[in-house]
Amino acid sequence: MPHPDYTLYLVTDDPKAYTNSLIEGVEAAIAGGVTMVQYRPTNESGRIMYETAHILATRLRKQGIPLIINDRLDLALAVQADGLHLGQNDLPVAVARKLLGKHSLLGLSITDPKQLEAVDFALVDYLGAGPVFSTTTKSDAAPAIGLENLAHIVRNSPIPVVAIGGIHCANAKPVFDTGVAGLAIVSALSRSASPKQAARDIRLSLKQKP
Ligand code: TZP
Ligand code: MG
Repeated sequence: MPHPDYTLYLVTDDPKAYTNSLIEGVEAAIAGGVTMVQYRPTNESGRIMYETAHILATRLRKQGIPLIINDRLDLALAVQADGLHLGQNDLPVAVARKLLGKHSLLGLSITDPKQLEAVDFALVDYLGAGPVFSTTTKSDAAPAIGLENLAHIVRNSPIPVVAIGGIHCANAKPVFDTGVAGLAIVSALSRSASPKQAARDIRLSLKQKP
């Protein structure tokens, strides 16, 4: 798959975090300028995960917005998602790539610049780097890496890097200016009373002159 537009990469939250439903929150954020979506199930049952992923896959396909599934290769295959996102302790990327085939997007999280050394860039399409800033959204998040480490990762990665962790409208621009391909955001979109306006404000903030 050719590289998608990573600019504003929505990662879903716990369904309870949304003012309306998760699906409505995602659709509103897309209307505000989200370019890509990752479904990151929390504690839902397998059936609810499947139904949510299936609805997202159907609706996003119509809009040309890529859907990535976090961690669950079975779910990514079941709903024919555009790709899978793995963490350092998830399935090995070689195993995932073999089962996904060469056309799916495969993303890998790194939480430390040292982890760059072990990445097989022939198998992975993009890196998620962070948390850039501290966050309470992910209970087992690694310590924040900050902007300098993020910039180091960007300079040393031959594939696109997406920043994640603690990113919101007021700090989005300096993160973007490190040269990342995009910003992956959970709570600043999910927990906003208007995910559409929140997405729009973040997109606008990226265009401001330094
Ligand atoms: N991985 C690293 S930090 C994080 C994930 C999934 C959560 C980011 O959430 P938020 O609300 O955008 O800080
Ligand atoms: Mg994971």
